[in-house]
Amino acid sequence: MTQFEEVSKQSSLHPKPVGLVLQYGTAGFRTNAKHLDHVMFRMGLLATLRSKKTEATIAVMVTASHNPEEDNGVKLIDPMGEMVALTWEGYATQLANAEQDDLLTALKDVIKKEAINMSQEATVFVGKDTRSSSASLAQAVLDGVSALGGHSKDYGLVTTPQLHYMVRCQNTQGKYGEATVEGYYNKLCQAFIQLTKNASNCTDDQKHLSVDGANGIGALKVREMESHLKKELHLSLFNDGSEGKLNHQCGADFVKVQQKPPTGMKMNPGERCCSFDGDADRIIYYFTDSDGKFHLLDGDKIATLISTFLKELLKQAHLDLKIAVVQTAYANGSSTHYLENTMKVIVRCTKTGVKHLHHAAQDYDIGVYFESNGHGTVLFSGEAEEKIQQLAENASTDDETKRAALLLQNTINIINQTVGDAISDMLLIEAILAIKGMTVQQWDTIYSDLPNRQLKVKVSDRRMIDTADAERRAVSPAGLQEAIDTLVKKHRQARSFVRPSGTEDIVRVYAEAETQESADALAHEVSLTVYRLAGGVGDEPKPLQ
Ligand code: G16
Repeated sequence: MTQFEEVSKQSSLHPKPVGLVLQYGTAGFRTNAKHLDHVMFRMGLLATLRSKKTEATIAVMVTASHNPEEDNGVKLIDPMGEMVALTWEGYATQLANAEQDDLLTALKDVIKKEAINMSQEATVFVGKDTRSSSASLAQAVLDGVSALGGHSKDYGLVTTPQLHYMVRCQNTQGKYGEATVEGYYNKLCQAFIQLTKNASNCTDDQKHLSVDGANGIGALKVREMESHLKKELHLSLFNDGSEGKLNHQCGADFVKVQQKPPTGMKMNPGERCCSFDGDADRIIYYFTDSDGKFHLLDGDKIATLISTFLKELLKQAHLDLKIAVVQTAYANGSSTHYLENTMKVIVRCTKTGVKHLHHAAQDYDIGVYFESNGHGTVLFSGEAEEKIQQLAENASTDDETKRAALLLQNTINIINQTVGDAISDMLLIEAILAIKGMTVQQWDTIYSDLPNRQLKVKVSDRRMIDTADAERRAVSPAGLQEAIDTLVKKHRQARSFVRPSGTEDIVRVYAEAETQESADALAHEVSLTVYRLAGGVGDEPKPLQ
């Protein structure tokens, strides 16, 4: 049987529902799990082609991250652990939407366009989150890989960033680390121990952190990692999946959007807490003060903490490296103001989606990128890493320079540079707070967020909304941006934008203003405008209580 006959035969076991059309979104395909079997099989085929083309290992992660339990999705991972190249997103859409009888034609079209040598070996790593649908969907991916004669390695239950990490390790012949979950814990935890070993200001109380695992894969992995760090970091784990539902009233997305603590978590006043999302690629910190007020430290505050730390170390090490922070339109106005005017770092704004931020961050010696929702990491250029390493190894450098260079070196080792990683980010943040002897309250006061609100509006077809200028302006439907501009003028220090979500079937609305009442009112007014101009579905949005 030829490869293509095998694909035909196997694909009939993963049939596409006639007429179903799916869009490749912010981070791959994402919808109700019952519509995804054929997509997974076909992404197995595509990953095999990508592996042949790049002559490297590729990965496929089965997850719908922050979405509800009944959804699922797929993320494709390129050789260096980054999100798949944009042109291949187009091929993914082409394959996912080809009707059953047209699948081979669509597949051959990709092979021709990319001039793929079909006799080249292919290897695909596969991982999955804890959703009940993930096991059979991961099997569909594996079926797709084997139908095209590719080799696969099934990592089973892993966080998304762990799978990204494995791919990078594999394709760099171990230079980045060992391509095992144990190797990942060893590298990160060793770096954490090295970073914090001289943090004399750190009391036992400060070594404690409460973690909301969103009832997902992150909880399992924190448990696995704990034994590596018993003395150095005391973790109390909540929402570990033993009772609650994945992402339901918990997890990073819930906490960020609702601006309140997750359910299922015991919080004492002043205690440092964090939440992961459903596949552990995002993290958010928070605490409640003695008056019961909730304080959120989101991706913007995390980026500020990390870039301040790095800037200080670069100064102490006398290293002249260009550092930039990459954000999206969701970045709180206060954070951008602080970064540009007080910290005097370069700030870039890209479209939502870590793939966009990641590429922008690659333009600098050190690129710190974070979405407000807590998805982010730090990238070091090869040259920057080399300079830091040379300095750390140079026996004649003075003490302060050497100490700073060693801290920078371990900072590089603690960071998962492939993608945002809740576990790695958590360890880095904990290390920075320990080294600086800084409390979560002190971190929170670096700048004050402008009050803000995020809302969702359901419309009949969210593609009606098109945006420009890194999603800060709506270019369609006609009149929408003008209406938003008029509403914004009614409030002080206000800003608002709308964009179609790439992971849920809704339009997102963001508003910030001088007071919470003002931000809430503006978000509601803009939601109503979207509802009216873009074909709202169901009841009109109601004002916030
Ligand atoms: C994904 C992307 C993020 C993005 C988020 C929300 O996160 O990786 O970059 O911010 O979706 O996207 P949207 O607003 O388009 O729905 P995750 O953690 O769900 O994979």
